[in-house]
Amino acid sequence: MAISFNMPPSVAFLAGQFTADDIIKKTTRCGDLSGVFHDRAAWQTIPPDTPVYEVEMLSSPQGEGELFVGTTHLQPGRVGDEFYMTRGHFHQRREQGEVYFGLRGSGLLLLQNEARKPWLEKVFPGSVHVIPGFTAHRLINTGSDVLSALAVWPSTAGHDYAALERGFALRVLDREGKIFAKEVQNG
Ligand code: M6P
Ligand code: ZN
Repeated sequence: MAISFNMPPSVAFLAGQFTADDIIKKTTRCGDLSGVFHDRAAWQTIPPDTPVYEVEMLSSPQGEGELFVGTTHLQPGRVGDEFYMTRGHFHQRREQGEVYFGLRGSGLLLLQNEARKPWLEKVFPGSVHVIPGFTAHRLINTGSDVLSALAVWPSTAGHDYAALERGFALRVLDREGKIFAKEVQNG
């Protein structure tokens, strides 16, 4: 039998870009993030079509035991004094975790359990983040370059955004050039 040496998809680790036959891309724009940033007036001054982050994903089989692989590219920027961030989510299948790998740029991973206890991990090229089950997660770009992070998660995990209607219990703000994390009651 002739054994073939198959070419798998690849990722350029410095930029987080995939090379593969089938890549799915989704851009999230400022206008899509209504209610996410605390300064609504500042959010309204930004053109709604301004890209905030792009996710590129490999097209993978779906089902129990299958994995999704994707890279999030989060632009640098602020809405008022708050750094650009992803919407953030719990998994619909709460028990399912995820792994993020920092590829470029610098920022924070905001994590929060179901009791609303938040914590932060620094994201940098080479950082590895094991996100446990039952834990919401959001990327925040505190740097001046694009923040890219590779993610691997179960294809059955799903996204539960509604459970974060009150928002996360921490906001990460730019206070005169310093990164400042502030605890809040209602996001
Ligand atoms: C990562 C993964 C995806 C997620 C994306 C954007 O690539 O965690 O599952 O969709 O980030 O994050 P969000 O869904 O919170 O906008
Ligand atoms: Zn997730």
